[in-house]
Amino acid sequence: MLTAEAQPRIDPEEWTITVDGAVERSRTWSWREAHALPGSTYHGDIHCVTTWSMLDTTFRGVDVDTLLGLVGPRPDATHVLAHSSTGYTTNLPLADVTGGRAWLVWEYDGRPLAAEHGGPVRLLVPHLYFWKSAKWVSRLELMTQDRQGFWERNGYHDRGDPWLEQRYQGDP
Ligand SMILES: Nc1nc2c(c(=O)[nH]1)N[C@H]1C(S)=C(S)[C@@H](COP(=O)(O)O)O[C@H]1N2
Ligand SMILES: [Mo]
Repeated sequence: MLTAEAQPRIDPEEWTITVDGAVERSRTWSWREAHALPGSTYHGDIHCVTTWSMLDTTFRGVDVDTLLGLVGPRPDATHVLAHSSTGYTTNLPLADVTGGRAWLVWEYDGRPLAAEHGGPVRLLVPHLYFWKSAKWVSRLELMTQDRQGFWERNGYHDRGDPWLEQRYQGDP
């Protein structure tokens, strides 16, 4: 439970998500437009790097595949940098946010996602350590090579698979 910046207050009416970079056509969705997309639910566990886990969580939102299907990743796209409106960033292999394994979520256990936990909307990538799940997400930037985000520049792993215990740069 580590937050690098002060908690912002983001009015859902003001919130937007942009998917751009190495894509055929960049797009921005408003709160209303994002909710009009086919919804998707994640049910399962999440893992923090400091060893705590949260079991049996339910998050609701839209899966990243749906957004990517509408922007069309370019063939040379390999990585994603997730940006928060606060300036927080985290990098991920594109393969880790496709295949039904990553979501933008606005509901947690049936309630609107609390601002403290990244509301109105955060990224959720439950199969990787939780620092990859950017709170207050505002942009997914597709990239043709890896570029480190906030914690990664400060020593955290570029991928962060909890089963491989990829906590720090240099871990397998
Ligand atoms: N914007 C932003 N997102 C972030 C972070 C952060 O500092 N800023 N911390 C990450 C880390 S290290 C963790 S463990 C989780 C914490 O999420 P929680 O506050 O909902 O428990 O958010 C991740 N997403
Ligand atoms: Mo964390």
